[in-house]
Formats: sequence, structure tokens, C-alpha cells
Amino acid sequence: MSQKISLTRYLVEQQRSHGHIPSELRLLIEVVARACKGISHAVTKGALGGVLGSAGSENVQGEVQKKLDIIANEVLIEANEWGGHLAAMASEEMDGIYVVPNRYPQGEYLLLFDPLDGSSNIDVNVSIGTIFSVLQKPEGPDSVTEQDFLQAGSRQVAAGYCIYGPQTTLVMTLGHGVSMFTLDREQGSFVLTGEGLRIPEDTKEFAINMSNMRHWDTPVKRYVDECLQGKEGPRGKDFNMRWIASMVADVHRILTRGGIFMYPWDKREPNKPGKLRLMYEANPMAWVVEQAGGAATDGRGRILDIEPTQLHQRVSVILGSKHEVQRVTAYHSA
Ligand code: AHM
Ligand code: MG
Repeated sequence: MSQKISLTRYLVEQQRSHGHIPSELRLLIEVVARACKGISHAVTKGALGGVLGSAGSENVQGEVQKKLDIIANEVLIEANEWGGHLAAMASEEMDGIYVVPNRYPQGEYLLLFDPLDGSSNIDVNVSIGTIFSVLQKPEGPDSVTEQDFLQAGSRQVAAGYCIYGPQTTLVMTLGHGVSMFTLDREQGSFVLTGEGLRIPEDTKEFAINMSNMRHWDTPVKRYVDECLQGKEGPRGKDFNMRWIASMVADVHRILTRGGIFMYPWDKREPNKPGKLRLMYEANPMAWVVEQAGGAATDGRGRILDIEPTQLHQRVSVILGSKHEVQRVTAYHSA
């Protein structure tokens, strides 16, 4: 029987062979993974744990918070605040940044997360997940501020997600490809189940919320319309469609068998660039996808090159199989 490689061993061996994981970053990843394990347990309990339903509050973006949104946020903060590896955290569920309290040592990293992405799926028992992104605090003696977080996605030092589905799976990149770990519930640890993941460059599967079609811009309408025409249309092949309404689950499928995911700008709220958030949804997913040979744009340029101006800023997202993303992006400049 081949030996199981735990996340801890994987990180140690990566450091030994490539030397690219400082010990504080290793600790950070292990702590995030441990927090995800805790969130996974809470998710699994469902109604038995009293964790379903609305919390009766709204987040900074005016979205109703579910009980599990808040629980997941607290689990991530409590797990990460004392280790000395972080200077501050930011989350979809908090208005401003959370600076590590004075009673703990401050580290050099910044952690951003969407504690529970795909919230609308919580109560209906469909896959949801945690998305995370790690940046380095800019050098200098000054205490950490929101401005320190406003770095382009290309400066991430680690990113990934944990999906709570039929299996709990952690997927991450440190800039040297994408690795996948499955939670072994008997052992209580994440075990390496995939390395060097690759997204096929071509696909016959697209993911978009079709109910928004009438609000889309011309390039996205054109692309989807051509897919829908199938074999008889300009693409000369039939396409399949999936929409889980959980970005984590849609991206995980794309990472497994290819596809394209789009949550584009639309005319419902013309002043907002899109629905998804750049810093803790689009950037980490874009990096994972690029590291697996895919592409990620906002229709105009690379998501990872966007210089953020606000912590909770939104962005149009088109990501997945490279040739399809390139096609939609080209339609935007046609
Ligand atoms: P959330 O972070 O509040 O859960 O919102 C993000 C989610 C994504 O996971 C998903 O792709 C999208 O919202 C679904 O939106 P819609 O319900 O408009 O299809
Ligand atoms: Mg989200």
C-alpha cells in the first residue's frame, strides 16, 4: 500500500526540495487547514448542530448573513489570531480589517477569506466552501492598515479553497502548481490526493447563471449564444451547462474536468463591476486556475493584474479552460 502523505509532511517536503515555504507560512497554511476542518464538522452537523438558517444580520455588502457564515468567520479568526504568523485578516463578513490583538505577536502575513462561499446552498445541503488568499504585509515599521491589503493578486504568496461537499477537499497553490488534499475523517488529517493539477485547455461545458441573460453585455451574450447553437452553430460542437451557485464547487469541477465559469458585469447594477469580490474570491481562484494552466480575466485583462482600490471591491469574473477564456476575452475587444 502506498504511503499516505499528510499536509504537514507535504509542506515540510516542499520546503526541503524547493525551499519556498518559510516556517511562518507553513504554520499559516496548517492553521487555515485546521480551521477548515472545524468548519467542515460544523457544516456536516447541519440541523443537528443548530447551524442552519439566517443569523438575522447583514454584512458590509448588505447581504443577509447565515449562521454558518458567522460561525466560519469566527473559527478562522480564532484559529489564526494567536500563532504569531499574521499581522491582520480581512473577510467578506467583516466591514474592516481585523488586526491581530496586542496580546499576541504580530507576523508578516495578511490573510483574506470568504469564510463560507455559496451561502445560498447551506440550507439546501449543496456544496459550499472557504476561499483564502495570503499576502505579505508591506515592509516598514508602521502598524498594519487596510491600505496594506490593497495589493494585486499577482502578489499572493498562497491561495486556495476548501470545499465541503461529499468529500472535504483542500486545494491550494504556493506558486508552484496546484495540489489537492482530501480530509481523512478517521485520521483527522488532510491527505495528499492530487499534485500538479491541470485544467484542459478546451472544454464543452460552461457555467453561468442563465437567468441573468437579459442583463448581460454583448460579448457574453454572443459567447453563450454560440455555445447554445451546438453542433449546428459556429462552434461546431454541443455544449453542456452547469451552475451550482457556489463558486468553490464550480471551480472545483473545472479543476477536475475543465470548463468555463463566468459571473460577468451586468446591467442590473451598472455601477458595480460584478457580483464577486476581487480580494477574497476572484484573486485566489484566478491564481489557482492559472497555476493549473487555465486563465482568468475580467473580460479585458488578467484578474491578477488588477490594482485594488477597495477591500470589498467587486469584479467581473471569467475563468477556466484557457482557450474558452481567451475567446470570451477576445469578444470583449472585438
Ligand atoms: P456568497 O459569497 O455570498 O456566497 O456569494 C458568492 C456566490 C458564488 O459562490 C456563486 O458563484 C454566486 O454567488 C452565485 O450567485 P447567484 O445566486 O446570483 O447565481
Ligand atoms: Mg463568496
